[in-house]
Amino acid sequence: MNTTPAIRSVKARAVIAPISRPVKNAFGVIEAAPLVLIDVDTDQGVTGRSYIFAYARITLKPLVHLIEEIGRDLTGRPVAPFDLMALLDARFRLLGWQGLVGMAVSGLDMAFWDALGQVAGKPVAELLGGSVRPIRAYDSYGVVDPGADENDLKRSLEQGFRGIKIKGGDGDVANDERMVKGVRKLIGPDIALMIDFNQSLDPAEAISRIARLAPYDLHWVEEPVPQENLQGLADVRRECSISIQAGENWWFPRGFAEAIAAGASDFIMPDLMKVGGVTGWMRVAGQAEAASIPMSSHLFAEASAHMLAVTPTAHWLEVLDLGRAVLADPIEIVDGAVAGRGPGFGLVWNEPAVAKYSV
Ligand code: SMN
Ligand code: MG
Repeated sequence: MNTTPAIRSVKARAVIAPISRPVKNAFGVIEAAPLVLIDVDTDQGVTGRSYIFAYARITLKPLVHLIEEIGRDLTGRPVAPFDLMALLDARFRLLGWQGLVGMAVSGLDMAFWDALGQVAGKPVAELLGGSVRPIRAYDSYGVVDPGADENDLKRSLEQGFRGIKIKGGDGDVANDERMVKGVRKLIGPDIALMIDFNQSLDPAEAISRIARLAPYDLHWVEEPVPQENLQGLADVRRECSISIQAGENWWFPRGFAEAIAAGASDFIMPDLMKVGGVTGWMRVAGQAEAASIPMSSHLFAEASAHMLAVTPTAHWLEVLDLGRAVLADPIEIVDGAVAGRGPGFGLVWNEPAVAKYSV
């Protein structure tokens, strides 16, 4: 019988990984992905792996340091994610864990579960009592130009994607409308179309913009207003005919409890790196089931495909492939869906690429 592995050491490495297309958004353009790759070495010969997205180059080194320092503190402890989360909650209670600490803890939690999966020889979805299955995915774009990006959009449809997300808010409403109208025409009436404002509007502006976009049958409007303005989100939701989506910037299960209590959103989409990893995700999945809220993922398609397989109200998997350049076995889109790989999360580094993109 397998015994619980113990943590031997934790290593974190920073890379800037190229991505297949830039992600233009209301606040700028993401040209490449600053990632921190985490390796948790255990006493049973397996290494738990995960990666997190630092958003900016400037946060890479602090995250590497934090992850390795927290890891040093945990050396010798059993890989028991529930217990480790309680321990870290206590350790960071006075500091609070919104921000880099929460990202580090979430990344470590994902690597712990990956290690457990490897020890058991099972995908994480199975470890959690479910099974690996294809999860319906949407292809996630930045701001698009329906003319210049026509070939990319057609390729998404050829890959079988049944949903496309684009970003708005980098110009005025006429700009958004031109883009939405052009994309809708290109993809036809049967593909779900979502628009993401990345928190760039105030509630009054959001309400009037969403009304202008209503004729184009949007599946959801994402983060129309700043994520902490739960009341504003609830107001927009009440005034608009289109479903509201949010959650990528809510922290840990408590953040979701507050948002759900405020009636902030029709749909939720936790980010594994901000929700507390696998451990945090499962607690939010319970909240979503209890409140009958459809739940999607944010980034991290490799791990999220496992998580949505054990989420009672699973909705859509986001494909915005940040990890591809540094993974030996990146995700595969089959008929517009992605299935989790095992054992663990099936993450294997492409070491020559990691060396090439390391910073
Ligand atoms: C997003 C966030 C961070 C990086 C890329 C894209 C976006 C999304 O908000 O929903 O994918
Ligand atoms: Mg978003």
